[in-house]
Amino acid sequence: MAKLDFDILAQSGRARRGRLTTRKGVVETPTFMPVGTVGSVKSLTPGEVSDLGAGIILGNTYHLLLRPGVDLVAEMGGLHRFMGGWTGSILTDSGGFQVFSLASRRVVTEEGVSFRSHLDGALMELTPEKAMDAQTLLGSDILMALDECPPPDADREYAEKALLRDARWAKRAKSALRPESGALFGIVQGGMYKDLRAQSAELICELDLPGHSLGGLSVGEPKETMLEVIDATQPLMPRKKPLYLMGVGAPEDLINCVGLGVDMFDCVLPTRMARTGTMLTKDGRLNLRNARFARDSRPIEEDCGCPACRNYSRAYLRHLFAARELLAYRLGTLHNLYFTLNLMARIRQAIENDNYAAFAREALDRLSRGEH
Ligand code: PRF
Ligand code: ZN
Repeated sequence: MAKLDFDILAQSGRARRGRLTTRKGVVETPTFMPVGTVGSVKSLTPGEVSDLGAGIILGNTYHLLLRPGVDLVAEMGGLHRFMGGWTGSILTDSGGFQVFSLASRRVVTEEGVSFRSHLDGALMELTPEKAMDAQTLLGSDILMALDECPPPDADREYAEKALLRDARWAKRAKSALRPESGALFGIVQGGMYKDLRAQSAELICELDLPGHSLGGLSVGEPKETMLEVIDATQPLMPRKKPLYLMGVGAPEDLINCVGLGVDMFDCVLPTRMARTGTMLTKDGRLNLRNARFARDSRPIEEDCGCPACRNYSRAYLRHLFAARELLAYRLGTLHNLYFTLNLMARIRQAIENDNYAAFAREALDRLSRGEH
């Protein structure tokens, strides 16, 4: 078997219903990947994440490289086993984005990027080859090429220089794969400039990798700009390969971007928001810390099948958040991930029914009305 297979089962407009087969199993697309940055989806066990319906999670090379170290993870049998037995697939980010958002004293050269760890200031270096070795040691099923994600206000010259270097780095990443490596995705950059996106897409697609990512989006630009860049770039990508939009996962963004042909997503939004008491629902966001829920005996969402909604009232959850009880973070995370994964299941069904445009219109309308 190839390292990755992708079959398109149905289409509704530009939205695609697919099936991704990694060496660990099958992932139904469009899919959302919960973020397990340091080898844990915060507050949940792998069994719980799997029961919520996730087939693939995301891990971060940058964090695992700094702590506990990728050699240690490899010695312990790879990330799937080290995590206590995650039986699904793992996609790892290359570390490029995290170096640019977390590390200090970054120096980018043709060779790679050197930086200081945000944990202890240790001097580190990532090259395209090192990023591949690290992800291979982790046992990643889908690897990302090392890239540089320019800031949203990057000028043309900066964005072009970065995308050209990214393309050379992606080629080096491909050459650095080993027989035991998973499947490599190339990342399209180019800032908010559509012609630079087209240039990046051409250079990355030339490498004939099994899948592609759109990077450098949702980095602070207006929503409209993000959607316009995706709208212009997606048609330039090979139709038979999976397309992954990195770092996007708000409900309305998932609905809009599936409509533009995106197959895979990851984002800390559902899990991070859960820890501040913000619950995602079909009717928009609801903050459990709000005083109006003090005596509310209803669940977060009436028709939700998650462990939080099946057993607990808004009043109790509000109390847990007010008291900063650890259970609050767990139950909030269970709900938000269940909601997001269930939204993806509803999206897949709508594509199968060839009813995506109407589904999207209704779902977006209900989200924005925010009636609780
Ligand atoms: N590159 C990589 N990871 C990422 C991004 C990127 O541009 C983004 C941007 N939204 C999130 N994660 N390697
Ligand atoms: Zn729920």
